[in-house]
Amino acid sequence: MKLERVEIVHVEIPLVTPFRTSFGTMTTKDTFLLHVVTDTAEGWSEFAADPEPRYCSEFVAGAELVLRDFLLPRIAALPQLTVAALAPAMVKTKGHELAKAALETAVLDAELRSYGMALATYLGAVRERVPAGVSVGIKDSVPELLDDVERYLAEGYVRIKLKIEPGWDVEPVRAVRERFGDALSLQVDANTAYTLADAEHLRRLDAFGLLLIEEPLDENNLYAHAQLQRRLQTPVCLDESLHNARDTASAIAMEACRVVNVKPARVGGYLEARRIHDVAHAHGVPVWCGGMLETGIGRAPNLALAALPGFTLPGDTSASSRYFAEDITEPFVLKDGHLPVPTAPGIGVEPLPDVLRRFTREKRDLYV
Ligand code: OSB
Ligand code: MG
Repeated sequence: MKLERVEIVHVEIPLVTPFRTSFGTMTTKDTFLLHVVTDTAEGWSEFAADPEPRYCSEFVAGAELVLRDFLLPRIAALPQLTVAALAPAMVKTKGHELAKAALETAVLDAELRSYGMALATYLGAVRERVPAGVSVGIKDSVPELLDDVERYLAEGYVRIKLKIEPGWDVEPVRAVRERFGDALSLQVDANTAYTLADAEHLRRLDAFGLLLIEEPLDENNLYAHAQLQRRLQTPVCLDESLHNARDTASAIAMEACRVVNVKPARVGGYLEARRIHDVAHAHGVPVWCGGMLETGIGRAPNLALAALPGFTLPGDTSASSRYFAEDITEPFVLKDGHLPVPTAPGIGVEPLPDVLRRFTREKRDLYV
């Protein structure tokens, strides 16, 4: 393929309800889409991070600069644009996995559309639908939390994840377990809010039969997570600390985690995400697909990935209605607790032009 044009479309979409985590509260999805035009096909992707670097070091305005000044010039210079050539061409720009993932995914979408192949087929998916979990934010009170969980269970979600932080952990977990019973698949996510000094406190969560505790300690501190895992029965799952397949291999070897959260954006894209899946699956370590409150443009390719054989736990791949009153693609709808894996070529969806126009704040060409 030959790169002809790359357009960046900044969007701002209201969330149906504020989403509070240990690192902040979000009320809108404020990010950008990339639209890549080549001589044979067009592709779309969504940047996964936020305007402020709170979940990870990347952020919307920084990613735009990195794309414009460093990543796009390198890939525009490629004699043949293929998705396989992208990561090697971008390797001299350190880090910036989420920006690289956005570019790689839009090119992947275009390339697969030029072959008429669905992403799920390309990645090696073995399922036509994937079970859906839901990530429930921190609330002002336990009764409010119980109402939310009850509503999600009534909608059919098959697994509940509670966001936790110091002061909002044992009590909400106990209340949810008591109210909904031992059969509920329940897990928690601390987004790095604790330290090893909290190990005895976190051990109290062992009483509630959790599937896992996600990223309890500092990002990238595999040693501390291994120390913590030795003191907990609850399996530790890493999110923020895993940036590539090599990190994942190290974390598994060190027993820093017993479960792996894969977010394609966090690891530089779907090619590396598949390698992480392969490494974890080969070790018998369960993998699941995380989320970043994506619109349909980011959700569609995550569903394709989540259909790989090693994704043995439900992901944070919830229906569009969990996030938005109106999605910018045809909405993903929950059916019997599952979401369908897209089957159309590429990522399988496109923005609805009218809706996209209404949610667009700004757009410009990053490359012509
Ligand atoms: O840590 O998994 C996380 C959302 C934004 C940033 C980080 C995380 C999350 C979620 C929600 O937990 C996942 C989703 O429903 O998309
Ligand atoms: Mg997480």
